[in-house]
Amino acid sequence: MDSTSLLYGVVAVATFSVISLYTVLVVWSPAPIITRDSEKKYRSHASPTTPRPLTPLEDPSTVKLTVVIPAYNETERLPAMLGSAVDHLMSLKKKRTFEILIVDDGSSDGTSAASLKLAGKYPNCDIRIVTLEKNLGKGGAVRHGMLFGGGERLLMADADGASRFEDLESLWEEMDKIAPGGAPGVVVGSRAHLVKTEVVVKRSLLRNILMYGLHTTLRIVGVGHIRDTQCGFKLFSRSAAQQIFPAQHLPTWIFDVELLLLAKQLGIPVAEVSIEWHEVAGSKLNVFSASLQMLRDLLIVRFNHLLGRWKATPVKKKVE
Ligand SMILES: Nc1nc2c(ncn2[C@@H]2O[C@H](COP(=O)(O)OP(=O)(O)OP(=O)(O)O)[C@@H](O)[C@H]2O)c(=O)[nH]1
Ligand SMILES: *[C@@H]1O[C@H](CO)[C@@H](O)[C@H](O)[C@H]1NC(C)=O
Repeated sequence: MDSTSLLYGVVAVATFSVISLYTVLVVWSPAPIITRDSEKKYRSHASPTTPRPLTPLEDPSTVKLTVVIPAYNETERLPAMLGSAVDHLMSLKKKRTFEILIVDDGSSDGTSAASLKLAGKYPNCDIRIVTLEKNLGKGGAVRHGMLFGGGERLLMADADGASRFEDLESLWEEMDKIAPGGAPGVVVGSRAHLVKTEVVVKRSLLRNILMYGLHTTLRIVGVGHIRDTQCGFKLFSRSAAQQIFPAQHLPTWIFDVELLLLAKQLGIPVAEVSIEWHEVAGSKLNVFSASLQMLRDLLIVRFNHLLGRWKATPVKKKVE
């Protein structure tokens, strides 16, 4: 008699806990990202007032490369970064068609207008500006640019110009190796070789401790094999992007990890290539709150995947 009521008690508590945990998960999970109609169009130097439709990721590619630049309040830092990107792409001996897609992440400093003006400096380049109506966060901005890029390969690159744009060539060559002929593949820039060098030592102690915590957590979550998940310089083949980005849910800072977890689940090869890096002033990241948010978001991703609430579906291979 006593043992039955104990059993009932245990079952009741367990049920209650599971329901509570599930509720927390649902409440904490980010709402699906809504794409507004205006965000499916871009403005450019050629068409500054009449927006034109962007290329949906499901469509066949229209150029060799799309550069996606997430930009939040970047009027100050964008000019130099865009300049070096254009210089590099125009100076290539083996010409490569490209488009540059600046995703203004709902900035309030006039990033879109400034970008449009800036694009006028490079009239021969296809520089597209898409303005998100609301600030989504870096993950949401990158995702948006990828979902509307026309490249056979798509690169994400930070507006701060912390990475050397020429290093794209190392990523490109690696992609030729791991994903020849348009196969799915991801090549990520890595700053891991810079650990223990000046760049890292110059970072604050708090930042380094948090970085260490991040790496430990990443090992637990399942992307410990990637030495630098957070580098803002990553190249995707179109077929990889088509599978990964529609399944991305996180608009926040830790979205890179979600992308790598998705690649792993989908069996898409991921390679790491060392790149140059220099810390640029003007980071808008608060490391401490970002770390707490990161931990929460990693748990959300992990549990949503475990419970099958979030799923990545591989694109069916075309029959030759
Ligand atoms: N902080 C922030 N950045 C955003 C947002 N949306 C897009 N971004 C872009 O994301 C990129 C990286 O943002 P940063 O604030 O420079 O990040 P960071 O701390 O400098 O990153 P590190 O270079 O690794 O130090 C930039 O291109 C931003 O413009 C947002 O909502 N917040
Ligand atoms: C963005 O820029 C605007 C205008 O300069 C400023 O008011 C706002 O605080 C900035 N936002 C952030 C998060 O830096």
